[in-house]
Amino acid sequence: MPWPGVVRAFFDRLPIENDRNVVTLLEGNTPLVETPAVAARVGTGVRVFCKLEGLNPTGSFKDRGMTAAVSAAKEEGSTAVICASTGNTSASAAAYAAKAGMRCYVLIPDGKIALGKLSQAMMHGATVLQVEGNFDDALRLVVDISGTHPVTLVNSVNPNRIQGQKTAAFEVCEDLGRAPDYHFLPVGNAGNITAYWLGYTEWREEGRIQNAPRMMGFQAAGAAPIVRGYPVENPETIATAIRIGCPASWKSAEAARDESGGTIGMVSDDELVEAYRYLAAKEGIFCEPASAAGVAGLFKTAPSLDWKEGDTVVCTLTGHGLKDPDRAIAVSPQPAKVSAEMSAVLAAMGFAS
Ligand code: AN7
Repeated sequence: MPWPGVVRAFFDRLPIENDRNVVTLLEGNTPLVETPAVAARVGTGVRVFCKLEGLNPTGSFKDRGMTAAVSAAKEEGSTAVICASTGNTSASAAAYAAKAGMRCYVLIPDGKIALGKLSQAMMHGATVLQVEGNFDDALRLVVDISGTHPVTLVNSVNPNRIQGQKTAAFEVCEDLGRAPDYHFLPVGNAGNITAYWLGYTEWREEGRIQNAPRMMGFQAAGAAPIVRGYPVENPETIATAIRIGCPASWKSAEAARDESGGTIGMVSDDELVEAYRYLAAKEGIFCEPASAAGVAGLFKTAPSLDWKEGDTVVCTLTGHGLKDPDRAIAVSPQPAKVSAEMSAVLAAMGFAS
């Protein structure tokens, strides 16, 4: 049977009543790729897999939650959705709203979103408002607006988003035949770590897996409120996706950390960029900068973790590298300019005689 998208694949576990209301772009079923060059930096006998969420229809993990949230909105008879976003949520909301024939309003932080994401929201016909402020300001506004106007909020404070996103944990367990021992991922608004933990605990309670992984979430050091223990007024990081100073799912992220015996840590922009480039150069995997936070966190904490032979690690790579080509170009050696002559090209290739 062809893959039906996450709502239909896990229909009995998601809050959609009627199949007729499902709004899907056939998201989910993303590859879990073994990454030996990452594992080589971790420890002997440890296997590392990356879940490539950038291969979802709009290029990020947000599509899992968005199919659930927009389907539920349709079921309620809603005709418009709204979100605040650092980029990926807006791209996904705009696409699913377009598919559903709904209006979409997105509030994004002025200037600080990757161009690929902005282009998506614009192309899908959303009303895009650049707020003179950051994500946290935008989120406050959309929560208020959705409380008083006929628009459905599709940020992850909408529980249907978390429900949809938990399906990634189910897929990981199905692919591995068990749960991993550690799960590393970036943390921004903290919905995804909350959702994975919900998925793992659901399946553990049903006896489908015996153990749940330690949840290892990583924030950018300039936007690490959970690590620091207080909201960050002016979050800053090159990983614009996780430039968030007051995460909505703060408490549930801490619960995921504590119940799983995991950690929420932070990585510097330099550590994040190093992991971003390493994945691209050594594994052939191009993720967006924020996505590399989990792998950067793995590299950073690996020496201090108590590894056992056969330990299995999953890292979620949350978004595709093509979302933010400007950053990729900025951190890479620039192409050499050569004249259109064989000798010049060969010389530049290192084949000079
Ligand atoms: C690539 O799009 O918050 O901790 O508004 O785009 O669940 O928030 C994006 C977040 C990680 C953090 N990686 O996930 C938004 C937004 C990427 C992201 C995160 C985001 P959460």
